[in-house]
This record gives sequence, C-alpha cells and structure tokens, in this order.
Amino acid sequence: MEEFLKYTKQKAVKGKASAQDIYRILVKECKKRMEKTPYVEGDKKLYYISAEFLLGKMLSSNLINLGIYDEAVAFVEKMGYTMAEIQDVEKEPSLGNGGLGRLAACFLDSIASLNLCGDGIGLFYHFGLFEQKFVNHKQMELPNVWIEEPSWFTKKDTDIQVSFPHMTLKAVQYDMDVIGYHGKKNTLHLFDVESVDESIVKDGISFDKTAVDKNLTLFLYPDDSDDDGRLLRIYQQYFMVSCGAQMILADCKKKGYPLDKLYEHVVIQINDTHPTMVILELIRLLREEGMSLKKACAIVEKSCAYTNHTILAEALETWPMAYLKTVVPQLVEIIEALDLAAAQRSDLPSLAIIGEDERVHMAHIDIHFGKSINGVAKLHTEILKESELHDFYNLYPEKFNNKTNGITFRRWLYSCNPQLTHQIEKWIGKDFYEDASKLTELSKLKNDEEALQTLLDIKQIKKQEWVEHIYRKQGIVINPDSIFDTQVKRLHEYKRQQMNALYIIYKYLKVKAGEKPVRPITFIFGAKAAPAYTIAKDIIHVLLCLQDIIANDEEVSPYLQICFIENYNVSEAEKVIPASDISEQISLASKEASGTGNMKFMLNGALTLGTRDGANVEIAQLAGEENCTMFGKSSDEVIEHYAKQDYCSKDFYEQDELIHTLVDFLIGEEMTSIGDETSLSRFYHELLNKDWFMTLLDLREYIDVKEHMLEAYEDRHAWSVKMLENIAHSGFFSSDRTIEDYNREIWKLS
Ligand code: 26Q
Repeated sequence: MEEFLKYTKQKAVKGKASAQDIYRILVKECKKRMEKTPYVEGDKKLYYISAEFLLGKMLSSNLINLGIYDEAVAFVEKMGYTMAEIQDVEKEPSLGNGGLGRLAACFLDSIASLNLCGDGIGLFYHFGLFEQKFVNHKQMELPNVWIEEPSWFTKKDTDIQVSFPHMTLKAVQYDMDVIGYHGKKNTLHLFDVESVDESIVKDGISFDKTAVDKNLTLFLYPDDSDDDGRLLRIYQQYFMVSCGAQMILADCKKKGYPLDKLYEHVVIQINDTHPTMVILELIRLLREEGMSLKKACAIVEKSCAYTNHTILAEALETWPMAYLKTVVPQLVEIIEALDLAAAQRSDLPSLAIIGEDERVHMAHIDIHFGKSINGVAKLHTEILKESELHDFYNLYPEKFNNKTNGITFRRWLYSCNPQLTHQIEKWIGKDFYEDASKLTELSKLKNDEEALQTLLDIKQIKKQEWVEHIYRKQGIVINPDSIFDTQVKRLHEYKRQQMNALYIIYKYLKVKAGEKPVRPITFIFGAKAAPAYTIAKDIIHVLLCLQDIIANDEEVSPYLQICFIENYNVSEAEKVIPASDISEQISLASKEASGTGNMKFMLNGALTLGTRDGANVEIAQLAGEENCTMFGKSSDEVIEHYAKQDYCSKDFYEQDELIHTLVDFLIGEEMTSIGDETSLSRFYHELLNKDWFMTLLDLREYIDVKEHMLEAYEDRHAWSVKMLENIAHSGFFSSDRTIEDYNREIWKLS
C-alpha cells in the first residue's frame, strides 16, 4: 500500500492529518481496487429485490473483503488514530428498518463471497427511515441525511422511465460495488426519481404526500395512516419493481438470451411482499414483447421465488383494488387474469388473489405465481405450512421450503470484534475465516482455564470500549463491572420490550425494599418505533421515564441502570453486541419469524435469555439447552390461545398480586410525576384490556428465570464455558451457509 506510505510522509511534514483526510484516503484506495476487481460472471444471474438494504458503514467491510484491513489499521494507527475514529467519519444510511433489511445486506456480502452472480435491486431513499432523537422522554423523528462525498455509490447512465396515469418519471440509477471476501464483485442497484425534491420536507419528517414526483424516494415506509400515504407506498413499490424488471430484461437482451428462456438465465428473490408487483410488471413487459399472457405467466412463475418474514396478519400486505386502479391501472387487467387462473387451481376463497373485500393479497400472488416460498427459520416454516398458509401448502407442497437466516461473520465477528477474532485464530488457526463450521473446534478448550479466562477478559475489553463510546455519544456513565443485559431490535409489541420493562420495575421495587442484587445490572435498549405506531412509542416513553427515575434515585442507581441507545442502527449494534452478557430474545412464541440479532449475540459470546421462537429454537439446539435460558409458553400453546380467544390479561392482573403491583407502577406517582399521563395511561389500559401479545402470560416465568440467570453470572467459570459453547456452535448461522442453501435448492446458479 505505497499510497498510504507516501501520504504518511507528506503529512508527517505538514502536521497531523484529520480523521476526515484519512477516511478519504482509505475510501479512495478501496474504490481504486474495487474498480479493478472483475465482476462475478455466469450464465444465470440472481436478482435480490428488496425495499430495504440496511447496509451499515461500508469502510471496514470493504477493507476486509479486499484483504487490506490489517494494513489499513497499521496506517491509521501510524497516523495517530484508531480505526474506530476513522469509521466514525462515515455516515450510516438508514435504508432499512430491521431484520429484513439487514438480512438483504448480509446476503449481498455472502453471495459475492461465494462467487455467485447476484445483484441487489432497491430504492435510493434520500432520508432513509428516519433519525431518532429523544426529547422529553419521547421519540422524535428527523430526516436521516446520509448522502455525502466520497460515496460508495456511483451515478449510472440509464434511460429507464416509469409511467403512471398522470406522469412519467425518469429514473436515476445509483450503483454500489459489492466485493466478495478475497473475491470478485457484484452490484447493488438503487433507483431514484430524477424529479425528487428534498426541500419539500418540513418540520421533522413531514412533507406533501401528494407531490409524488418530488417525494417518491425521500423516505422508506412513509406514514401510511391516510389514503395519500398508502397510495405513495404503491407508487414507491411500483417504481422500484418497474425499474428492476426493465433492467433485468434489458440485461438479458444485451446478453442475447431469448426471453422465453428467461428462467434459465434469471432468478428473482422477492424479499417479503413489498416487491411482489415485480411478478405483474414482468408479465406486462413480456406481453409488450409479444408474448401471450399464458406463456408470460408460465415463464415468470419459473423465475420468481418469495421469502416470507412474518406471520403477523397486520404485516401481510393487501391493497384495495381501487388504489391499484388509481396508481397502476396497467396492472389491473393482469391481476384479474391471475385471479381467474388462481381460481382454476383452487376454488378455496382463502387462496384467492382478489379477496371478497376487493383487496389484492400480495403474498397470494407470490405463492401462486412464483416457484418457491420459504420461511426464515425451521419453526417459522413449520407454522407457515401447518397453520398460516396450510391451504396453500396442500395445493403446492413442493413450493414450500425453509432457509434459516444467517449473518455475515465478516461484519459481525471479524470487523466488530477483532480481539475475539484474533484470539480464535490463535486457538484454532485460520480455517474458520472461510468455513465457519470450523468454530466447533473451540469446544476442545472447555477445560482450559487460561482460555476461558481470556474469553472473559475479551468481553471485559469490549464492555470498557462500549462504556467509553456511550459516554462520548450520550454522556451516560455506565459501570463496566455491571452485567450488560441487552435488548436491541425494532420496537414492536410482539417483541415484548414491555415485559423487560416490567422486570425492571420488579427489580426497582426490590431494591427499594432493601433487596440489593449481588452485582449491578445495566439494562440496555435500542429501538426505533414506526412514527405512526402509538403503542410502540408509549413503550419507549415508559423505558425513558424508568431510565430517569432510576438514574435520579440514590438508593437504586448504584445497583440498576437503564441505557436507551439513541438512534440504534447497524453501527451501534456493532459496538453493543460484542459488549453484552445477556441477549434478550423474548418475543411471544410463534411471532418472531427468525431473529438475526440473536445470532450476532451468540457469535460474540452473549448467552440467550429467550422464548422458544424463531431461530432461538435452533440456537438452543446447537449451543445446548444447558448453555441457554429458555422459557415461556410454546408456540403451540400460544396459537391455541389465539384460536380459542381465551387469553385474558386482566385475569393475570387480578389473580397475581405481584403482576398487579408491577402494572400499577406504570401509572403511579413516580412515573406520572415525570411522564406524560396520556401516554402512560393509554399503555396501562392496553396492557390490561388487550395485551394482544400476551405479556402477562409469560411475565412470572420471565422474572424467575432472569433472576436465576443473574445469579448464575457469579460463577464466572461456568458462565465462560457457556460463552465458549455458544461461540463454538454458531457456525451454522453464517449467511454463507444460508446462501449455499438458497443456491442449492432455489437459485441453482453455476
Ligand atoms: C407492511 C405493511 C405496510 C407497511 C410496512 C410493512 C412492513 C415493513 C417492514 C412489514 C414488515 C417489515 C419488516 C419486517 C422484518 O424486518 N421482518 C424480520 O425479518 C427478519 C429477517 O428474516 C427476521 O429475522 C425477523 O424475525 C422478522 O421480524
């Protein structure tokens, strides 16, 4: 890396280079090498189409994959900085919301690293999801400004246009190179509208929802609580899929592939239902090429595959036919034809494309007119087959399959935890870099006292690093010798952050009553709530009030502390996960499709405190039941409660004195003296009268097992063995394994 050295000498003469300078040098060096890297080639190509790509910062990831990370670190340190300081310079785009978006980003990394030919397709949102600020114990939303120079994206020439009834929008294409680990490259294509106008955003994240030409690519998931918002979502989805479909067909034509053999050269993975209209748009475009409807459908069905990420009814998209007639009339005829074709395959109303309520079921389009549908963890796929999509499973058993999620170890181990990575290399050699299943060799160290102590020492270093980071970022002083108990994920009732809050109230009251924990505990949260999701915001309010109450209570603050990470994102995850002792995965069983945070914690030696939901089930199986703490009602029991509609939270409240006390605390003097009474009482009543995700059902058991787990922490030896066994058995959760599964069973790329 002669460039670095030349620069070092120059600056050594002139004085200290800024972190900004160093960052620019590194980006330039990466881009130079990325440009020279050849594309992965093959006569069949995957397109991963997704409304979200939650990329995180790209510097370290690119340095690692280009094989120049260690050199870069040496350079940075020679210039008087740490890598963390240089990484700080890069802005993180919030082009995603949570698991589904981060999964797409991990997959791009693994696809390129496995030398598979596959590109991403999505939208270039100028302000992403939003940036979260806390004001008066509440979430406020601001635009996430992330577009800057130098950028990993390059503007590309394109003449793609997308037509709507009253306007035609010109597309602008931004491409980012996706470098494989020591390998070749693919591309992420994000589309923008030429007429976009950032200046219409006023007062936080508000803007004129009817000015579609100006607003289409401003935000991910704009507020859809009114008609204009919902119409805007359809504009966004159609714009994304039309750009994608046009690009895919143009690529094929350029390569000379006959369109009636599309499926031999193209496979499109549809990430949840947000891009489902790509099926309709491809059929429309193939008909424009002169193909019959029947033939176009058959070809598209063989080219598309769908991934389901949820069984929550409210997240399964259905669009009123009237909206589609307004925004995409050119697709309506096709939808009606598909509805008829589907009815010929099955006359069950539950499988119809157009429901009796004149709503179009997007997932039904994917299942009838795609070749594959997969769930994202074993349990999730079983629930899809046995209950949620049972009738579909009977009709198309061969289409259903499971692909348990994974995470890229390049980011979630090598980059975020170099200390642990280097230590693992000393213990078992370098093979695990290419083959994560080699991590099982770590188990041989379970009787090696020195190794186990090293594991604890590394955890302590990561805790110390995070304590310093969070002090710099939020001015909060955290005790590095406390137990770090962490729940970081989107804020949603089914994930039950509120159950954790009730536990903290329990602990608070215990300390007040003189029962102090042996060791202080830090409860760490990070979560964004959808701006229109009132109850989720109420839960944030509860936690921020509790944070304050405890911090200002001299009796309690030496023992308990809450730290709510502001604007939790990928970069914050990379810092807090390696520092955590306990991984909170407490969703109501059957509701979390998989979870991927759970895997990141496991890989970094945190122990899972979880329900038997999503991939937690597989984590417990692999790590060993004795190395995890699992609790709560099973998914079967929960599904039965929903079927019988016999869960009544008020019964728990009235029959259990402890639960009564904890719930009442929410509207007690301590809370109302600093909080917003409307919000607190709304949440209190929600818990008592609805509690749709059965918080109180598992609360007792949660309190019991969590108490045990905190006690178990004191046996540092036993705890460190569990850490080791978790790390050793996390190899299955490498997204390289997931992508190999997708490729072997669905994509079949050479
Ligand atoms: C739906 C309708 C209207 C507006 C928005 C939406 C919407 C938006 C985002 C629905 C779902 C999402 C995101 C879902 C998501 O992130 N799911 C997570 O996917 C992960 C990867 O498979 C899983 O690990 C998680 O369990 C799952 O929650």
